[in-house]
Amino acid sequence: GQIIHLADYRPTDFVLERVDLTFELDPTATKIEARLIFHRREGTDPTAPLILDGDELSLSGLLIDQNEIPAERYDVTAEKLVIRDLPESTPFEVTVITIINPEANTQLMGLYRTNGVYCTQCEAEGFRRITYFPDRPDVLAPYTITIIADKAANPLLLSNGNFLGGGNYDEGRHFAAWFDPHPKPSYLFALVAGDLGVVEDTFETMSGNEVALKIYVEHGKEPRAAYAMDALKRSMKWDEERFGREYDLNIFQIVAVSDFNMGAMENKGLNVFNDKYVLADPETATDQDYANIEAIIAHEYFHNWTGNRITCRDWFQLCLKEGLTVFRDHEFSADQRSRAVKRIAEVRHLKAEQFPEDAGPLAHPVRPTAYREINNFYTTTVYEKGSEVTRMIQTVLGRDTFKKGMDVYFERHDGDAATVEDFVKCFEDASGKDLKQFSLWYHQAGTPLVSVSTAYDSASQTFSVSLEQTVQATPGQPNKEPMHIPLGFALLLDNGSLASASSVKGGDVTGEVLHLTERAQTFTFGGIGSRPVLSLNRGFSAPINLHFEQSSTDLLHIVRHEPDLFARWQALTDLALPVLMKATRDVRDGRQPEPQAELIATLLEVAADDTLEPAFRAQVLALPSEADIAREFGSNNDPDAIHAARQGILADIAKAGQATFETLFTSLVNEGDFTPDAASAGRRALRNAALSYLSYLDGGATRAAEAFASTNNMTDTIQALTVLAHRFPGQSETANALGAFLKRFQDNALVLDKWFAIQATIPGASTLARVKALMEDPHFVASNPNRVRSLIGSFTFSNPTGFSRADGEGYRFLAQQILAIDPKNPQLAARLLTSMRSWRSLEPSRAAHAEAALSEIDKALSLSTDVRDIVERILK
Ligand code: HT7
Ligand code: ZN
Repeated sequence: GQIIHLADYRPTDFVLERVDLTFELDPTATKIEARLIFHRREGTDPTAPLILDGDELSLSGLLIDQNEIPAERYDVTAEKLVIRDLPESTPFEVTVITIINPEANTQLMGLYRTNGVYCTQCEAEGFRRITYFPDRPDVLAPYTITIIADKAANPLLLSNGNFLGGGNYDEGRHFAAWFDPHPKPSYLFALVAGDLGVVEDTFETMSGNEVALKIYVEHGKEPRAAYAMDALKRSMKWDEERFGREYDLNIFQIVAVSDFNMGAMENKGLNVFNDKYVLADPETATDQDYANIEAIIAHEYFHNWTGNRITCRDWFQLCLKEGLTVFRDHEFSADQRSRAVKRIAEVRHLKAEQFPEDAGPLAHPVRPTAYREINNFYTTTVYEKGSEVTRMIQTVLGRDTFKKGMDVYFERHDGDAATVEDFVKCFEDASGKDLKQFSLWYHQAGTPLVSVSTAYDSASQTFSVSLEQTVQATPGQPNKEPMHIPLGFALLLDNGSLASASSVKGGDVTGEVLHLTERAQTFTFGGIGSRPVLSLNRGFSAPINLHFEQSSTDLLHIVRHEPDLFARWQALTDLALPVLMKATRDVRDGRQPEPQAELIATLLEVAADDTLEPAFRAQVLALPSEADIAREFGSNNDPDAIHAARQGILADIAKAGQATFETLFTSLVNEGDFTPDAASAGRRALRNAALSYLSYLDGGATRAAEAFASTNNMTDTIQALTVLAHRFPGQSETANALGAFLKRFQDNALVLDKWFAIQATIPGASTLARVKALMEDPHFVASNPNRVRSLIGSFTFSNPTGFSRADGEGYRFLAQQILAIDPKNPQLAARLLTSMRSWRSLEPSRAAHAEAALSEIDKALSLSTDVRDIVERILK
């Protein structure tokens, strides 16, 4: 594939007025008649041909204004249809007939079959696998859809918009017609047909319209869609209250399917979901599953305004809908749950996923300027960093002005295919502020590093904060400009209160935010009576790395006195990371790691503090992960040393905290029936953290086995099973528990995904053999993305000692899997391959093995564009 550049953008020569599609569904030969009404755009070349995109298509018929078109007026390949000699000024109708094979579609893009259900996925460029079309997001039109299919096999015929009507057709077939009045790009088209069960409800919008809500799942699974329905209604209400956004059709439908490349898709009025993010009940779903369902239902619903009513001009603008919509779903979840705990989870995820992307060969700006394969740009940078950039706009402008800017955006761009520049302009206009420097967040890749030093002068009663920012070079961007970095801060006094300065010099400080805009800048606060402790980047106001050698006394002060819980968690992380790194160095150099009394005492103090919410305490007890430690080192990583060092510290904490953990484990039992609310989930999280620590003490396996045998919900079951498998992989208790779990849930593929993932993440070199054996298990279906991600993805992304085993076998295994998956599902293969993105930060011997495995992939002759793009960038 060639490289597409943002700079080459130009509008189409033809304007699409209307789309009328008729599908005659057949598993192997579906006929699509597309009637497209175009007119030539004013001011364009009157001889320009109409160019339509295709992908693996063959043309079965072509008409202009209902007349067959002579062969000399068009050229056609599987990828393009070019029609010449079209009218200069009058609208004309092009009829395109194609026949496609949904059953043979293993890429899961375009029209495919999953468990006997017809389903589509058109973002980003899947529509061109259905018919020849101007398949780009700036071509918007209203759609009329007619679906004809065998009635017995497909009682359900769904598409976007409002239902027009239906009836019986010939030969046992029936039809349904749908009309979506809201002009939309082709990537938001959807069709679903099959035999599914439904859960129904209604929602009354703020102006009194009744909306029918329907969630379709496999027959028999209807009760498991109740939580998703509840989350949908809460999302609809929240978007009205927070952003004034109302739903705009008389029906909103969600379909859960079991073969899906991503989480879900926001097709207008007809969202299609990976069933993993719809189905939940206490017996089969963990608290994390419930939280994910709530977040993703909200995310897709919120796209109705941020993505659908206002869409993207081109795919370079992807963050315009994704970053903004992630920000909206984060805010929703924060309002539904504990804001501080939600923020901790977000930052953990950002640092674990986005920071490594930004620090490695796949780094790219939130708004990229070139791509070879758009599917590879649905990244954590576009989504999560994009969300953080939106959050920073709110931090810079303040919540009220941010809301005004959003109002301007909705008002000004409703119905548009917009750009990031359009979006930023709305906030400039609403605030009167120039956001030019701020916009570098969209354009400069890399995580800024801010170095901090402080000084207190008692004579002048001033406290100064000196800051210096750098952004490392990233692919294609050797030199960076200084950015506008909004840093939330507080000056904490001895008694735990906040100091307020009488004056500030050296830069802009608004409320509790310090605006770093220069490469180096010193802020001096006046009227400060005693030396304060600086709490910086509160709430993770900016997605940066801080280099701040704060004393452990100061960090402990923050841990005990910061009113902001997130900042307390951050200070605890800052205390723990150097300890874990020092222990890693000791292990590596053959020294005995030193005891860490201060850290351990602090953690146990927090663990036992009943005034703090349990979910927060559980986050603290989780400690930085092995990946966090590796990222902090940045280079020459030995995953075995990191693992051993961290395990040593966990065991020390367990020993010192036995009494605390015993108490937590016995006292935190939720009374009554299971409820998935955040407070109950928090208690489960803390109790399970205690169980995990207790596993380092005598009788750990027995206790975990007892816990496993006595749970009444999936969260506790999974936690107990994880403790058994990860801590006691070879013991009979583990084999028994894994066997019992399999027997009990053998008919539930989504639950078995957890069984695969737990085993794939057992630390140590021998897990590779286990993974290979599990691939032969009859429950492992290699064509299903959820199964592949659970077994192979968990191994490569989340098992550093297993995947990065010293002999390189893990990497060779991944290379084989990539080459096997790529011909069937390139998107899945490419995403799996990104687990190699940090290979250069490994110690030299492992890095050499990784490079060799990558070269094996690179050498293959017939790679997809998806995998070719990733492997070449990773190796560069
Ligand atoms: N907007 C959706 C992206 C998506 C997707 C992209 C490429 C291939 C398959 C896909 N399925 C869904 C999901 C979202 O961000 O809401
Ligand atoms: Zn999205």
